[in-house]
Amino acid sequence: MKPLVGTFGSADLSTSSPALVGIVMGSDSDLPVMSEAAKILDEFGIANEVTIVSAHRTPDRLVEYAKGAVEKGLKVIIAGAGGAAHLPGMIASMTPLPVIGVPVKTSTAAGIDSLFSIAQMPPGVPVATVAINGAKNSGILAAEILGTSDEAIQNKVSAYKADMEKSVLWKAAMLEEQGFEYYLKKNSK
Ligand code: RP5
Repeated sequence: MKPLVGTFGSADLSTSSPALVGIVMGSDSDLPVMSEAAKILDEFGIANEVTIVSAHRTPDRLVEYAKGAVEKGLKVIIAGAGGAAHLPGMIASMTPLPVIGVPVKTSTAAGIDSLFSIAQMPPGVPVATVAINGAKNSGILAAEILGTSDEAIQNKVSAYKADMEKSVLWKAAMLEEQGFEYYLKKNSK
């Protein structure tokens, strides 16, 4: 696995704007899933940073990251982890920022363990939990949160959704016109 710095995320490429979204994960083995969050944020032009913070293997770093997030200028934190996935909840316990949790799929329990660990937070400490491996949605949700106070970002999210609608309507029209057999043959990968 290559070093992470500069691999993903617009804010760690020594470019201009400071990160608004922090993307953290428990292990570099989560990166193939979690990179989807960085990719969609990059598409929206939202500065983000990507790193590893393990709740169990680097607990001091976890505290430092969560407690320093506001001062650093972050507005939303996306945290992904698998198994006994304590990272998002522990970060949420130490910051007033919204935390979005991504349950990463595990080989032993298919990510159900991650999902329950992240979603079942006690009252007072919310974590907005997306689907198992739903890192792309975590990025979109972060953009939507930022969009409530930034019209330019909100417009980008609206445009993204309009494009999605257009693409589905086009597919529906093609399917209706061509019939399912031809459509399947033409679009089989
Ligand atoms: C969790 O344990 C990580 O988030 C990862 O999903 C899982 C396995 O980690 P590795 O053993 O692959 O480093 O903390």
